[in-house]
Amino acid sequence: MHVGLFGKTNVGKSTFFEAATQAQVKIGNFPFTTIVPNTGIAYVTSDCPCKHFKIFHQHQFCRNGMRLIPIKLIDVAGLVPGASVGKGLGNKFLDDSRKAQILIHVVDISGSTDSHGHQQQVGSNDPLNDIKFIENEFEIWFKQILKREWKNLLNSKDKTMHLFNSISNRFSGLSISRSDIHFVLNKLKLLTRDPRKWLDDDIDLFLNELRKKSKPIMIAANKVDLCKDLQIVDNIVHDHNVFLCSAATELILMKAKAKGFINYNSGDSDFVILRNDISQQQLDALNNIKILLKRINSTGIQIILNTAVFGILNYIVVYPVEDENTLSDKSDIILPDAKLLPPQSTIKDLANEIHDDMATGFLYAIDIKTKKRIGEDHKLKHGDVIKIISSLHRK
Ligand SMILES: Nc1nc2c(ncn2[C@@H]2O[C@H](COP(=O)(O)OP(=O)(O)OP(=O)(O)O)[C@@H](O)[C@H]2O)c(=O)[nH]1
Ligand SMILES: [Mg+2]
Repeated sequence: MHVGLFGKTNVGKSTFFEAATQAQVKIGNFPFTTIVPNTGIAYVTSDCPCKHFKIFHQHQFCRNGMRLIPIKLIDVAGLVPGASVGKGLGNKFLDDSRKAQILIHVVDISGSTDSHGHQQQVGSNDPLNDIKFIENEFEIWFKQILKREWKNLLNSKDKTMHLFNSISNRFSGLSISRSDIHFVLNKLKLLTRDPRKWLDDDIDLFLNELRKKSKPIMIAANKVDLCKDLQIVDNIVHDHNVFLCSAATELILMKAKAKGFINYNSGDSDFVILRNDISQQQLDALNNIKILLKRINSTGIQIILNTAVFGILNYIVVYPVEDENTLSDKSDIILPDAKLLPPQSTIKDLANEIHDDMATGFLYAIDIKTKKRIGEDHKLKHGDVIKIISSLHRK
């Protein structure tokens, strides 16, 4: 699972990235701090089945019944208007987000950066304009790549062209799934039309719909800590998937946590100050953050990641175990793995995900919550705990 961050330069993409991954990266209050993309591991959270089964276990990824599931986060260089014609750093670096199944568009909701990423007074820039120009730049980039592939498709020597298969193969490098392509072709009634007879409008419409389906975009309204009121957000919320956030606040809290100053978990709406030997300045900063959290409920980072993976992509988490009584694996680790799977995944998909042998020798599976025996085509649900019985055992 890859989630991509993109947006105008100097809006806080790398701050978001560092807060979510704890990987130290360059952050600076000027345009184009990031040039080489950053990739790191962030976590989405979901109830661990230890809660359901009322068992106690110590697992590095279970935090008081909340399971952390790793995903890959990608942070790329910032865009400016005209990026598609080479302005700023251009838009070629968006290629680095090809793998992303969903994109988080980081916007400076406080309006304190101009269109070229230079700092200015809060409220001077209209974030709605940023949303428009950035999404336009992104569309242009996406279409450029697909149109190139489209040309190759039409020029291919494959006389018995099978539209669906050909498109799927061509676009696989962009992490566009076969089911997304099928969905869009079907929706536009293009499934049986020879692509050589498509009109330009057909191609445009197809690529637009494919972008929306295969690379959904959500908006992280960052720097909300600088906003006096949230009126601006209300103006945008109607047409877009907008989530408030303050990446800088999350970063401060994660650093304070690492130093043992506070007890805080990403997504919390408050924190506890643990030490009394911190400076007055640090105490004031932490108290200001408490006030901010009362206003916006959380820093937003965790909600944004969770919404991307579970709310928009509808992925599910499934827990394979080897012993149905202890819910452990051979090394006695309780609920050892949490597998993140696309919606509609089956038991067979889970078996494949665990190991080839598991799938090849598949006999049947047991849903541990219902104790029912299930077959390979059974559709998995979020939170399922599954034992797979296979004739081929992993060593
Ligand atoms: N007040 C406030 N400042 C923030 C927030 N997030 C980031 N910043 C500041 O915004 C500036 C830019 O942050 P970066 O994370 O480097 O921004 P970027 O989008 O990665 O920038 P480029 O890589 O240059 O495109 C830095 O001074 C950050 O400290 C936030 O939530 N609130
Ligand atoms: Mg950056």
